[in-house]
Amino acid sequence: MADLMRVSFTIERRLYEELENLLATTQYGNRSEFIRDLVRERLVRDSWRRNEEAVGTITMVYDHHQRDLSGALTHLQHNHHDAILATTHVHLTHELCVETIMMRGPAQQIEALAEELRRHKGVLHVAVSMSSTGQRLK
Ligand code: NI
Repeated sequence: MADLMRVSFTIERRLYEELENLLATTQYGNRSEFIRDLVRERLVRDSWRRNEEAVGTITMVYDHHQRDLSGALTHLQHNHHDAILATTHVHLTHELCVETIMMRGPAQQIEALAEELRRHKGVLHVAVSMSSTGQRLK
């Protein structure tokens, strides 16, 4: 059982109303879980800013008919083999593929690979999902 604390804090009425509005649009059962997750989101973002060890997933959509592209994308991923945990490739259409690349390593390394992939002609979209090894989130 986690060591729970009960806290109270002061907040502007307007912000409180915004908080309640936000809560109403979510599936959260109570305010506590919602606020815990806001704190966790902030912790994850800050740890990325400090380039700590992170978990992240790159999602990339590309046109495999683009000349020499598939090989170049694989080559780039091999340059980061130390941080890549798994990849999944799905053939979306006759021309388009989507790949997810799950990584664990310094946040900047994950961002760097995303940027390198993005630079190639035929890569249509690259998104980075930031997450955490979870060490500081419990
Ligand atoms: Ni494919």
